[in-house]
Amino acid sequence: MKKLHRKAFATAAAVALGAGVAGVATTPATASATGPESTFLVLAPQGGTVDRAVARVAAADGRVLADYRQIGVLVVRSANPDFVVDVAGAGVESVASTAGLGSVLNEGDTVELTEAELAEAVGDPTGEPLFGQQWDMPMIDVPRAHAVTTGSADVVVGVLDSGISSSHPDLTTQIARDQSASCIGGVADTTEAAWNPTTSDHGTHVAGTIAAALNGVGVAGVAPGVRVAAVKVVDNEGYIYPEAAVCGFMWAAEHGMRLTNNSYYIDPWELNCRNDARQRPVWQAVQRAIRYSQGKGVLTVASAGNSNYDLAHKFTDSGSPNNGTPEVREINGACLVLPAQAPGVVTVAAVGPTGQKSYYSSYGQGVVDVTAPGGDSRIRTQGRTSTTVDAILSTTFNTVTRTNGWGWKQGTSMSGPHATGVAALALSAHPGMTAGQLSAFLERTAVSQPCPAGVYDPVPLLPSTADYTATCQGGARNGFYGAGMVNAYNVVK
Ligand SMILES: [Ca+2]
Repeated sequence: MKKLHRKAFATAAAVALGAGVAGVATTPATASATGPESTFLVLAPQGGTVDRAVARVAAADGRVLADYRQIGVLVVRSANPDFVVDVAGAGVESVASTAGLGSVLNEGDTVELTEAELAEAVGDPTGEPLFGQQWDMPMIDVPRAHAVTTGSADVVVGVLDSGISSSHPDLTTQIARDQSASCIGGVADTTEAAWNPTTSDHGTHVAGTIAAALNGVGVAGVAPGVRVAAVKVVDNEGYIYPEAAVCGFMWAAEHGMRLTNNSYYIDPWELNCRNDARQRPVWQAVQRAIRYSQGKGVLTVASAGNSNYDLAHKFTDSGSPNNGTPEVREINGACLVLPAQAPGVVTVAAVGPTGQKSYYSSYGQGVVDVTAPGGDSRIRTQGRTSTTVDAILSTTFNTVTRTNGWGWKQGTSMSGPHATGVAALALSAHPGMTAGQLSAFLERTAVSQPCPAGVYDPVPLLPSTADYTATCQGGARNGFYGAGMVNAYNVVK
């Protein structure tokens, strides 16, 4: 039912800097050389002024689209093929084109409810008609938590994702419209159409898990009393570019959000980040933005990823580059998965309905902080057939028919929002917590789960060459489950 393997960088890598060369050849000698416009991140020295960088951008035929001077980062467009060279100098610490550096959203497929099931989704005014199919909610003690609180409307969660359907009957009352924006291109656009979904309903599904309404329709979210803000960072081709992620973190920080959910990653592993001078400033900019948002009291929750990787250890990446012969490269500690491995970020692994690690969930001692339900459509059948109902049921938006609905998805993209929802309940009950205190509280209240003994092989009969074996390391806190399963009741009782 899904494509849980991480996709390699697709065709965006072909949009290279050299594309401007043809433009140079046909440009009259009197004008400055121009080519197709590209987006650049220009970094001023940290803590310094951006004024000199702004001046250098103008002199190098660049145009500042967004000025994040709080973190010394400018988002710039320029058609000057020599922009990187021309802008360099005093006041500019580093510069990089972000062309080709978009990561593909690992979306997974949606299995929508049937017509008959949909009819039942609106049939019960006294309760959430689909709640009985939400096995994930009792697993983290949501019913007991809701007897205490469903969350405070003062808590706004930024959903950095592919947008949220603002017409969805289970979400329309839950969206903080005045705090929602699209960050595609690195510049915030607050029009409602801009932050609604276009080609992906991933963000709509994530938002429903966090805060779908208690309204007698469809499903319930973990924290239906809080509000979600759409912060769209996934473009129509399914890419998350660094400038969009920087914009998203800054938007959340400057618009009163206390939490962001990040069910994606800006993944440098498809390239060799250790030796890639162009990539380094991009990751620096993203990390500056995350750090800044933390300083503003925003807790960042991120998914661990769906590649069954041990994030705590070196491994080789045989998938890149995608435009030539694959090479095997050693990945080292200089390469971080962002945002999951940035300091202060709560990183969430996934379990299925048995409570065991989902076959796809990445893991790693010291990297995974907590776990939560993300679904596992194969474990109970040992891979022989897929069981949709072992995935996560939430709100959906059919991007072809442009209609709202409910359906199943699985992935750490689905486990992350459970942890975010629990964090939102915790903040509702304890509004004075800092981001660091909240992170520690989430871990302290999680229910510890031991490592399985030996080599974990969740799907030995899977008719595939894929290897889903994994080895869990650690004790009460370990690489598969971190501090344990998040618990909604423990944070509000
Ligand atoms: Ca509902």
